[in-house]
Amino acid sequence: MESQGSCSVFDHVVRAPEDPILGVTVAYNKDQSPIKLNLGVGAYRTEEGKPLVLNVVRQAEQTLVNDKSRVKEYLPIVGLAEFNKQSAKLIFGSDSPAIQENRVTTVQCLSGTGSLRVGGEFLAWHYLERTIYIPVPTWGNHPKVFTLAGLSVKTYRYYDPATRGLDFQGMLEDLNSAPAGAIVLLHACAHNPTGVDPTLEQWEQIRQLIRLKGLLPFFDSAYQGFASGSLDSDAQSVRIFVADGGECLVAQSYAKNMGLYGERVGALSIVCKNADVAGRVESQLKLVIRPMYSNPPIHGASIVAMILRDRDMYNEWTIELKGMADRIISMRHQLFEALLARGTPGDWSHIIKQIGMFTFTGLNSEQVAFMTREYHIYMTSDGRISMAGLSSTTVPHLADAIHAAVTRVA
Ligand code: PLA
Repeated sequence: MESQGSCSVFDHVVRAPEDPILGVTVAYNKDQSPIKLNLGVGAYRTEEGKPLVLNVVRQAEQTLVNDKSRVKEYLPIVGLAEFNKQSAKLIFGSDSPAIQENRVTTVQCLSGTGSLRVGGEFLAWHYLERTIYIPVPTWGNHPKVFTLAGLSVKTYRYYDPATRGLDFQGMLEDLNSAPAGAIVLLHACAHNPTGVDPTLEQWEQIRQLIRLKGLLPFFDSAYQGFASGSLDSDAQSVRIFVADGGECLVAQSYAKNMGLYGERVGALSIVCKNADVAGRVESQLKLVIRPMYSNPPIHGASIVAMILRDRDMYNEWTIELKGMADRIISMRHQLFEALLARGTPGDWSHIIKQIGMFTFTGLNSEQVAFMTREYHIYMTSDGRISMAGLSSTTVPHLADAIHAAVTRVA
C-alpha cells in the first residue's frame, strides 16, 4: 500500500503562522541556549524562574482527592453552582445589590477565553447591535474571538505611544461616535499589552459616556488582584458600572490570579435589569454552550469554589496573590534601576508606572528580533515583556539586551 507521497485530500491546506503570543513559547522551547529567557506569554514565575502552584491550591486539591464522596459526574451545562455564586461575589462584591436582586446570571466557562467566546456568541444571537469596539492595542486574541463569535469588530483609540499613557480624549471621542447600542470591550484592570489603566475619575467619565450613549460594556477581567495586589481595588471599574443599575457582561479568568492556567477555569456573568431577564438570558446561554462543549470541566472549578468559600483559604489566597503582585512590582523597579545604571538612552519611567503583568517597552520589532537573536530573550514582537517571567538574576541580562538594542538597532 502506498501511503507516502500520494495525494492527500488536505493537499491544499497551507501552513498557518504560529500564534503571536503562544508561538513565542514554541520558539523558546527550540532554543538550546542555557541563558534563554521567555518573557512572551503572561505566566507567573518564581524568583527561581519556576512555574508556581499556590499553596492554597495544593491544599484544596489534597482535600478534594481525599474526599471519597466526590465523583466525576457531568456538571450541569452552566457549570458548578457554588463556583458561579462565588465568582459573581468576587467580581461584583459580596454585598452587591445586583446579586441580591438575582439579576446576575453567571455561567462557568473555559477560562477567560471561553467566557469571552460564549458571551460573544450570545450577543451575536440575541443582541441587536452586533458591533464590538475593542481598544488599540488589545490582547491579540480579542478580534479573533469576537469575529468568530459572529460580531463585527471595530476599534477605539486607547494608547498614545508619544506619552506612553492613555489617549483619554481619543477614547472618549471614538466611543462618542460609536453607534448607539454598540458593545464596548473594556479591560477591567491591568490592560494587556499596555499596562495602562484609566484612573477611577476617568472610569467614571467613561461610565457616564457609555450609559449616555446606551453602549453595552463587556469587561474582560483576566487579572483581578494582579494589578494592585487587592482583589477589591482591581474590581472597581466593573463595580461602578454595576452600581448604576445598568447592564453589562463580565468575563473572568482564574488563570493568573489563582495560577490555574491549564485548568481552564473562568466565568461569564451577565448583569441584567431584573431577575426575569436574567433567567431567560441564562436559558439561552445554555443553548450556546451545549453544542460547543456540552458542559465545563469539574476539577479546577471545584478548587476555586473551595478556596472562595472557606474564609481561611480565601485569606491565604489573598496573601499569596499579593506576594505575586509585589514580586512583579519589584521586578519593575529592578529593571528600571538597571537601565538607569547603564545609562540606557530614553525615558524608562513607564516601566514603573505601568500596571499588571506586562511592560509595553516601546521597543520595535527589529529591536525585539535583535534581543532574541543575540541575547536569547523571547518576547512578543510588539515589545511587550512579561514582568512575571523575570527574576533578580535575569534582570541584568535583560537590561544588557535592552541597552544593546536601543543603542545598536534603530
Ligand atoms: N483576556 C486577556 C486580556 C488576556 O491577557 C488573556 C490571557 C485572556 C483573556 C485569556 O486567558 P485565559 O483564557 O487563559 O483565562 N493572555 C495571556 C495568555 C496571559 C494568552 O495569550 O493566551 C497573554 O500572554 O497575553
